[in-house]
Amino acid sequence: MTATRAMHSSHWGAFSALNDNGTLHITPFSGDPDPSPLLQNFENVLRHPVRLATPMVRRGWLEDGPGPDDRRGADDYIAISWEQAYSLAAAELKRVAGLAGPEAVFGGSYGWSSAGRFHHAQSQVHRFLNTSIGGYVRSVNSYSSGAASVILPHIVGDMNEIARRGVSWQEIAEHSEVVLSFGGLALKNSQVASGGLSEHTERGFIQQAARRGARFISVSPLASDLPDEAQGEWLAIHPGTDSALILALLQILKQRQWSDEAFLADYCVGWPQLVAYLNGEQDGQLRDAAWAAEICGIPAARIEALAEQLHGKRVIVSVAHALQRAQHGEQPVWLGLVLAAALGQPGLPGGGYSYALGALGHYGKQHNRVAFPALPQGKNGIDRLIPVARISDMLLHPGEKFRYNGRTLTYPTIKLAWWAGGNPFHHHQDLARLRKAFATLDTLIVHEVAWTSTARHADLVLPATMTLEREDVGGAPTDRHLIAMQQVAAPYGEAKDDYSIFSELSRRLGSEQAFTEGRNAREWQAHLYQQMQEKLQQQGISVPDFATFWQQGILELPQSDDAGRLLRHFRRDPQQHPLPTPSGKIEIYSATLASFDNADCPGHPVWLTPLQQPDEQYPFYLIANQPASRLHSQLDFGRFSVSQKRGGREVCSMHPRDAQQQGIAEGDVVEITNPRGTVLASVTLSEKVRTGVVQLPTGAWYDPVDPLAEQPTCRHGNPNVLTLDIGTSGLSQGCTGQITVVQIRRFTGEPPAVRAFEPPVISRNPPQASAAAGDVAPGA
Ligand code: PGD
Repeated sequence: MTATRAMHSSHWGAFSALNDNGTLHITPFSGDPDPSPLLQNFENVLRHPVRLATPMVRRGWLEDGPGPDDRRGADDYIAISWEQAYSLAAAELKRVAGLAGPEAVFGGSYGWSSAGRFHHAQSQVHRFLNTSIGGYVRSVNSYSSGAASVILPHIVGDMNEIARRGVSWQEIAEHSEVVLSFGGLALKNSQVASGGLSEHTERGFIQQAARRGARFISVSPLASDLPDEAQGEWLAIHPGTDSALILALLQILKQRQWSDEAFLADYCVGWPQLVAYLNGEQDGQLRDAAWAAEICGIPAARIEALAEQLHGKRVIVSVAHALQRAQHGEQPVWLGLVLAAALGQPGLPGGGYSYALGALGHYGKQHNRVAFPALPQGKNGIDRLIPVARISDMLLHPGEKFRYNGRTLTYPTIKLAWWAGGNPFHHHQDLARLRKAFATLDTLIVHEVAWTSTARHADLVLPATMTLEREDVGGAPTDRHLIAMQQVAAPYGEAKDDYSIFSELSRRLGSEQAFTEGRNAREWQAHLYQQMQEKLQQQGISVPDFATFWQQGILELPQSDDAGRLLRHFRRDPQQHPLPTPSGKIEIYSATLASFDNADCPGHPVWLTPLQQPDEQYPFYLIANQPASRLHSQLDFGRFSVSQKRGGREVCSMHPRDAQQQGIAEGDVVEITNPRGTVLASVTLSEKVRTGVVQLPTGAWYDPVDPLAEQPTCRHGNPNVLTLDIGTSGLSQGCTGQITVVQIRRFTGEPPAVRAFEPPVISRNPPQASAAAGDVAPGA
């Protein structure tokens, strides 16, 4: 392609790009006050050797035919033509659906893929399966907020109202006196928003609030969770113990008569039941500061002082996503709300509860008057689901019963899984177990941009274009800029976009019209744009037509001032604007949750000791948090991500005192182990990490020395080798990947070279090399 500058967008920012013969020159959108360094990850990736250039078939699957296979993850691949790939994929889908119906096809396809709203990979998979075979087994909720999204509707309202439409940053900057954040407000997290984020404003708002005198208090095992601009205080807590701390704060507020009893009586139900628990009326255990200090490692006097800091102030309480990605993760989400209520704050300007403030660039923002429409997914003809993080349980235990949100459901028997735009070997826990789970399938089909570990477990790998290689529209409901994502580069090798792949497969399956409705990609984008345009017109707002928008590259959309509306209206008039809970009020005691009879999530919030506790053998907590150098595992081979590694390995951090005791020095390669496996990483020492804690971000591509080992060693640094694969509770069954317990030692000897960005062994000669194109058949 000739060098022309094109407008584009990503989950981490809008930009323009100049393609200089495969090397990209990126210029952040001029209206972005604080562009993300993640944009640099685009610069070197277009023609990276780890990209997928042609369709691939796994040798064992081709030679032996579909069926459970323990070689997945360790097999080699054979490059095939698109004609062959299409005929294999279409025939296999037909075979499985014919044999067992859509109930045997898992189409959850969880993942973030890229910012464009039309080429949204998950929607493409769902639409394809709905229109071709009538449905699929789906997954619900997300790895981000599995526990919160299930519990919040029972106790206050829909998560989007509490997080996306929660108290705005603007209000916080202008009104809050104390910003109490459990899990911090790290800017590495708010630099990202699904669908795009043209203006990164969090740093500016934090600065504004701090300059006005707002006091930021971050409760976290990591000081880095609070930006320097906040000039705040750090309370270094033991991971996973925030519920005990909040219970003690509530006990102090009550005991000192600082709790807002009028608010609790008028706007809440269940405070007396919780007070009985705080006082230990049933079990004799007073939940006071001394009790909590033992659990959370913060001195009792500091807990008392924290209660004093909150008393009589305009306080906003926020609980980060991270806290609920742990066993019993529902409890801190619930207790953060109760603390805000006990302080009488919900619904006041800059006060109350804001779930996951700063966890994504969507939160605490205004909403567009009209959102850019999503690609319609069609109708799923079957009603079979799993909570998203229960995939290994489903594949390993078909027919077994499980609890979810008050229901008892049964795991289906899955033969085929179809994945586009996600990387389960990044996002799931206990990767050795996940490998075994994928080994049970007849067939795994994956569309990928590059050879991720998920692609290396697939039977058919279909090379997808990356966002820069196609046109789309980028837009999030909280971003006032709609971006024309213009094509920056020609597709790599023979890569095709997911829509083209599914269109051709639909043609072969006889469902082309239902899938495409006769539109090509550009026509779909214009069609979706027109729907938005018409809705705006109904509100008397006119915007240019699609062609003009496309030429301009960017469109500013009108927004509404709806932040914090749910609790603001409720506070003003609880009769007229009841909350969407059974009582219409904030539920400190929930009769519904009590009736579900889950011992791990009873009728009021409680402290429950987690299964995983440091001990002599595994004395450290491991925090597997979000990375600062990439989004999840995306573009881990990109320039910025690679620049933050050492010797090609991911960097973990620990306190210098712990390191000294373990005989570890700055820059050493360390091995982090527990019963599930071992991870190698480079270590950096920092006093900003609590003692007893090791921090290793997620997202380094899984790179096992022996992929088939029972307890694998990842030489690159993927913490999900070590995390435990259990649900948060019988209520929501959310992801618990944030915390586990480990041992850490200096690695002795020559550490193995990292191979994550080298493609697997590929042969260009299918066994039936003489067969005409398309004749290749599995097990033939
Ligand atoms: P990504 O790395 O974003 O991770 O899990 P998710 O699966 O979303 O994967 C997206 C993939 O899509 C990438 O491999 C990319 O190459 C590919 N891709 C991009 N564009 C396209 C496209 O157009 N078409 C196709 N076919 N592919 C494309 C994220 C998940 O991980 C999340 S949201 C969270 S919050 C979790 N967090 C944690 C955690 O805190 N701790 C642990 N231990 N584990 C976690 N896992 C979770």
